[in-house]
Amino acid sequence: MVETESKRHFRTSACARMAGCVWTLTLILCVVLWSDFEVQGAKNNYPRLRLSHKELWDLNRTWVFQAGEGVLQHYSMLLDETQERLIIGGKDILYSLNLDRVSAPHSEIHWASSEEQVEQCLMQGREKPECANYIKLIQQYNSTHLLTCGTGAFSPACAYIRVSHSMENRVFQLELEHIESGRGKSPFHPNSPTISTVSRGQLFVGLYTDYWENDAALYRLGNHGYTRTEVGDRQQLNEPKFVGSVAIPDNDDPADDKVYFFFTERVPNTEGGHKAVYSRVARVCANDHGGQRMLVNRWSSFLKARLICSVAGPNGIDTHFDELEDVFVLKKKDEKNPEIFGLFSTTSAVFKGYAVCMYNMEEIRAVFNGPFAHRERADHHWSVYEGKVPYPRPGSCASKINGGQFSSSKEYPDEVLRFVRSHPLMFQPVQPVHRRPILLDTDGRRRLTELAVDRVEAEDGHYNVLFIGTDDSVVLKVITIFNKEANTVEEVLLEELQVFKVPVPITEIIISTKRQQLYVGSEVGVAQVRVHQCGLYGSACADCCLARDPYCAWDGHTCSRYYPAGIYTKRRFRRQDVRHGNAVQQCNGLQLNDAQSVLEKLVYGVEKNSTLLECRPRSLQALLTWYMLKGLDMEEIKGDEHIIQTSHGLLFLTTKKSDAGVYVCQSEEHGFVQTIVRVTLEVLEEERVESLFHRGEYEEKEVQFRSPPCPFPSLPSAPSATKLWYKDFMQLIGYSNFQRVEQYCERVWCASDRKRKKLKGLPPKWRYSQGAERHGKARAPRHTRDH
Ligand SMILES: *[C@@H]1O[C@H](CO)[C@@H](O)[C@H](O)[C@H]1NC(C)=O
Ligand SMILES: *[C@@H]1O[C@H](CO)[C@@H](O)[C@H](O)[C@H]1NC(C)=O
Ligand SMILES: CC(=O)N[C@H]1CO[C@H](CO)[C@@H](O)[C@@H]1O
Repeated sequence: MVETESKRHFRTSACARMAGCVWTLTLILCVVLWSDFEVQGAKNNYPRLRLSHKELWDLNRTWVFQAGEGVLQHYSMLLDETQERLIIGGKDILYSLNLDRVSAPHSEIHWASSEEQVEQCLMQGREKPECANYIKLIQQYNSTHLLTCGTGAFSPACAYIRVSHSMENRVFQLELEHIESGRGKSPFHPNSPTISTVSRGQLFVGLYTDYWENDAALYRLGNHGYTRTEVGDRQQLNEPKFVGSVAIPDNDDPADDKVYFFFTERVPNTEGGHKAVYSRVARVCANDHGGQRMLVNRWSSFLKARLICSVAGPNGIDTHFDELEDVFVLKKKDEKNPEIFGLFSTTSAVFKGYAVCMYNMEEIRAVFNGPFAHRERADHHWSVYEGKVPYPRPGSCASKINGGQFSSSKEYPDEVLRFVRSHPLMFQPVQPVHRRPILLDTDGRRRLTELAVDRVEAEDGHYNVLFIGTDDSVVLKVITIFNKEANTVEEVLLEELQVFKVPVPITEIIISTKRQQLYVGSEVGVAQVRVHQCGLYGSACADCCLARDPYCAWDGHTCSRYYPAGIYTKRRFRRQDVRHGNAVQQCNGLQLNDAQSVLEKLVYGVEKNSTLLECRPRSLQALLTWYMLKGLDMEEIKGDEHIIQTSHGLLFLTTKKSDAGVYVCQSEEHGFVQTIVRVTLEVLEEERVESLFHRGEYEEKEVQFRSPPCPFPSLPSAPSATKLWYKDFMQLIGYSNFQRVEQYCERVWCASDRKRKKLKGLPPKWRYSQGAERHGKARAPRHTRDH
């Protein structure tokens, strides 16, 4: 049932996409994509939970930092766990925020360009907004200082910031006397993509180094000199867009440490002859000081390979996702073998799709240790280099492991340097784990911009929880489960969190595993969001198991944070099944409470008018079925021209007298069936309703309100029960009668202090609490209300 449903879903979305395609090319493209989806197997496009910004806010799950003027132009961010601060670089300013609560009082440093610099910038023909100091780089420099660099109104500059974490006296101070040139560390242009990483006191940067943005370079900046890519060598870098960088040790010898750079670049003369974009991983030795006579201050170890992220189609035609949007390096206990996640998009102008691919270091190293790519001339095809490879192997570091013969790259033989210069490209591309994306997003609804990953230990294994930022303020929380037998990947969309009030592109996601928080950046501010809130899935065992959230398990009472065995010596009774979400098995015999939590509702329909019976399951992924109670039997309702099943509930287009009865809404998820709501529908004759407004005494007698029928502005935190009732009432009399309802409310409830007092006298759960809503019996049916 679930399978067919999701397949059908695929088909619909494929068709919707089809309509959007420019249609000359559509046929081939959509056919190719079509089959891709079939391969992906079960998938559900709905998140299990969707939370608006307001809901996140009301749940205390988020805090937002907003800069003074309401606009936060942030250009760099650093999570500093030792100082417990989040450092943000903006326009002429740096902020230091509290990691516990980003909205708490913060420190800031104003660092603007001098008046002369701004003047000179304007004289060069630049616009006023560009002529400011945009902070493009913040890195930990040593235990007492951060290094920061900015565009300095097209005159890049760097400075050190003194930080310290004595509790009573927090220091965050720019060392003004040591401002130095920022060439090679910060670009000139505010929006120029820049990446950086620090390894053993050395800074590695990828950036455009010049005013005109012609010179793209990967730099090493140490205390004694620098190393960089060759100026103007398009074999090394060709119009790159820098995405990320990381230092990863190869083994226990620090001399073998490598730094990896991720970027996209143009590849001229591919098969089709047109310029294409490829994603790349490049690597260098962290201790590469260049050559002595040739390649002076140039990498002697620079190699690069193509990063593949594609889905196989029929007839060997693959759909490639070639545009790397973001990269995340998931560090593990074994420092040498982190997992690398790439967020990619298609470069096609016709169809925009996104994919996440995962790579392991074993595969990446194998590619760099594999054959070199070679071609005779620029217009020839690439082939495997089959000649003699010099020793030490180009791309290896000056270290003991490599024989200890060379103490520095400066001692490398010329032929090694010549080879590495002429053969920077590996022949094999880097393939993703499982040789396929772990996540696909092809419905074209939104752009995916950012990616962060957390590794979570659950009862049935480890899971990578992906947090994906979109261009409309949303963070998607997803797990992906690989099924080895079927060779399919299942995506489980756990939560969809709208972290900002207005739709803006998310430009940064930083995760603090230690604090279980995300720090999400956009132009409107920085939001801090807790990565889990288990209680929201519901307190029943089934609700918790069906959620399949590896952070959460049912603890015997409620859905709460799951801690693997060992953290607490006395392990509590836990129920969780991330892989299958099998609530039937996990929660067998624990459903006693559920019978009581079925929501009971009474709804009035007006004859000949439409009526909606609402049914909103906790999970957006549940499949709903409606039944009508016929004696002891339940008869399934099949939609027809009279009754329609909508996402909000069951809609009677023209209510008939014979529709009156008891309706049951059941949800099914992973084979687990539960009743969400039982609705008693009463159908009123049109004339009776009309008379409601004309005969005063009729009101009190006939329509017995169980709770106030209109919102009380004077009562705190408008209870949802009240609102619901108001809605029922509106439905009953029709929206065209709005004015009369207002008057009615005024007369009967709002103006009467006597009545309000009486109401306050009721036990609280009778009044507004959600509990009263859910445990429906607490709501007095209209014939038995007390007087
Ligand atoms: C949120 O926090 C406030 C104050 O810190 C508290 O009064 C309120 O009950 C909290 N709300 C929830 C849903 O936990
Ligand atoms: C860190 O670097 C700064 C700037 O060069 C220097 O003034 C400071 O003494 C250094 N601190 C330590 C502990 O080395
Ligand atoms: C009694 C009642 O609500 N009647 C409404 C039925 O629907 C029509 C058209 O939508 C309304 O005009 C009536 O007021």
